[in-house]
Amino acid sequence: MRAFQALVTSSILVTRLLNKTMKNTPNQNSFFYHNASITPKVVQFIIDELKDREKVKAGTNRSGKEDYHPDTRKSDIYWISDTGWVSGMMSHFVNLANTIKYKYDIGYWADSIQYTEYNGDGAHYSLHADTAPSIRVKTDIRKLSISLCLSRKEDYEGGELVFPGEYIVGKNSHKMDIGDVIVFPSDFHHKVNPVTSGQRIALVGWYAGPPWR
Ligand SMILES: O=C(O)CCC(=O)C(=O)O
Repeated sequence: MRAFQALVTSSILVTRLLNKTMKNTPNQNSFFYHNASITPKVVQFIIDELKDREKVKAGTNRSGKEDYHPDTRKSDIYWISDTGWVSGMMSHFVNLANTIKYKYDIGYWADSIQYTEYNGDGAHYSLHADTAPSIRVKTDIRKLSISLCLSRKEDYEGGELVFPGEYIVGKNSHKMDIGDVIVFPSDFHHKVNPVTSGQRIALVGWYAGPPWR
């Protein structure tokens, strides 16, 4: 009898475990947040590499034309290769989030990685979603976005990454610290609050896969 009960209990546990790992839509309306994913030393190395590169004003698309609209988006950006070691390290966090949480059909960076500086003076990014076709394979789409913070939270005022959607479960405003990573579905609306002083730097990327079915 005991052996039978043990068998029933273990089969229930196995079923629960399988349901948990195989379900295709667990916690889709929340984020994958990883504190201090990379160390300040690695962050400093990346910043030292990139700080003197010439940045451009980040653009937004209005009526089919990409231009600088500081009322919508105010930041300076530099594009880094999606095949180098920084993008490789970031892929790790996207894949980890995808394995643990999202389980999307994704496979590669949709675009280069964006090094973004919010240099005080109200630098921000107003509410938007990241959904767009992949520039690598035009029939694919962006599915998961990642932001990796390269600044200490004491070094900037404002600059929270906010997800105001009513569908969001859990904390929806994130004051990110150095090395923190957040991965979220690219169709989530989000914004970066104005950085009123100091500097907030983030690495941002988008992972792509075939269109939803
Ligand atoms: O700076 C961030 O953390 C996110 C920026 C962002 O939303 C974007 O570039 O699409």
